[in-house]
Amino acid sequence: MILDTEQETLPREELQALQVRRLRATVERCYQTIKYYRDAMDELGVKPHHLKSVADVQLLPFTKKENLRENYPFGMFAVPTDQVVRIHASSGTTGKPTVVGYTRRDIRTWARVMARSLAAAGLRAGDRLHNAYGYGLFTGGLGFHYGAEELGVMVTPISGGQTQRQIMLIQDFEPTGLSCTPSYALNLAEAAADMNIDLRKLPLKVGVFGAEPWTEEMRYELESRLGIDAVDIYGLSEVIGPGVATECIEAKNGLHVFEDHFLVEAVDVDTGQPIPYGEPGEIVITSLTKEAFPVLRYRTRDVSILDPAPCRCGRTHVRMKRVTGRTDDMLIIRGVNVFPSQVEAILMQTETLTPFYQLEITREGNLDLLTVNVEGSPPLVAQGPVAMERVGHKAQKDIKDFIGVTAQVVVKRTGELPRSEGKAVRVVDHRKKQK
Ligand code: DLL
Repeated sequence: MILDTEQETLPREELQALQVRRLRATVERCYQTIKYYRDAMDELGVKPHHLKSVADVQLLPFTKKENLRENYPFGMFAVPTDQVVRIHASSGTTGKPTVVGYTRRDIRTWARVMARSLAAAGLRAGDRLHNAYGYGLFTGGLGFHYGAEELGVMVTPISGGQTQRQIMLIQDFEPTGLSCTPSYALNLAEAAADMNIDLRKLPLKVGVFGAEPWTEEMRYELESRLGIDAVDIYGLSEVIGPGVATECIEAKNGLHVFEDHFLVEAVDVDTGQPIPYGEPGEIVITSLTKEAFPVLRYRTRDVSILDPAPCRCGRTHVRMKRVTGRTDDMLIIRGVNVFPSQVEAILMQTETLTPFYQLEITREGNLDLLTVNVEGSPPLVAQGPVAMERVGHKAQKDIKDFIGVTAQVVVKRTGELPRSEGKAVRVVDHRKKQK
């Protein structure tokens, strides 16, 4: 279902005309109200009236995470704080978080793009959503919550954790939709199986999963364990939260970026130069309608490919391929670049291994060592250590053959690795501590 039919199916020319109008207004506001943007534009000699086409976005300065941090907490707001009705913050691993703000209209815009996302995923008014994204400073919980209400969906604001209780409520409330990170969905599936509850027999029909990288193999796993369609949703707090881009259930092949609200580019990670459609680049986003916290050319550090091909769902909005990971999550092991999600894809092709895995990096002398810890399936574990080791060696060879990286694969017993309640911790890096 296309919720905002007119906006989501605009012919490209009309869409671009709308984008230019909104872009100019956004840039004007940024220039007038946010010192960072005025200074950065003055330095490049760019004025708001220079923006005459969508491509002119390239005249604008980039915005990076550190620019937001330097203006902590409210220095990037374009409105006085008495017009801000909500803040969220992204959890910085070190130091201060990045704070983002919303006016009442921003909250409505966000609810609307989230309602669109849920509709694209196949949910309708009258459906029920079990929302296990975290509520709080993280945008996941409240983002889905407002979107579900906007669509007319009954939402259970369960947040993360208390997994067995969640299973009980899924049985009792009979939700048709599940929203959480893919790693938590897996956790729920495992807990249900342990409780002898077959989620496939319940009315659950769709999962809207995002906030962390996941693979086609994981989609297959979740769809078969839960008896659902699993749909990918993307977003980031700096831009709005979830609801920047979502897959449609018709194609499940790339995420439509809601381009009437977000102008998307792909650029070369090192040079910042534009990357043509169809080739991988860093996703850069300019908000077109936000009031409190507009962003110009925000460098997401997420790598993807933009695909303008028409989609069978009828939307004209460009699709981005699933995000394989953030540039800063990319590991460089003895000169080979590797994303944890690439390792996930390989592990999951081995039937006797489970999707519960974690990567560990250590240093021996000058050499980085990558250890892939993964739990074996119960039948494999029952066969004992020799069989487990054999499967580990095979996976090790596959990783070397397909990714080119040397890793040691250690097959663990069930329950030995931590279970995720939100964004999974895929990499434990011991190198810093060892120094
Ligand atoms: O994770 C917003 C969100 C909540 C998206 C719920 C989807 C569902 P942040 O905490 O600011 O916001 O983290 C944003 O998470 O830059 C990506 O690196 C990663 N990410 C988000 N969605 C996906 C996805 C939320 N579908 C960062 N696939 C982004 C891969 C994703 N990575």
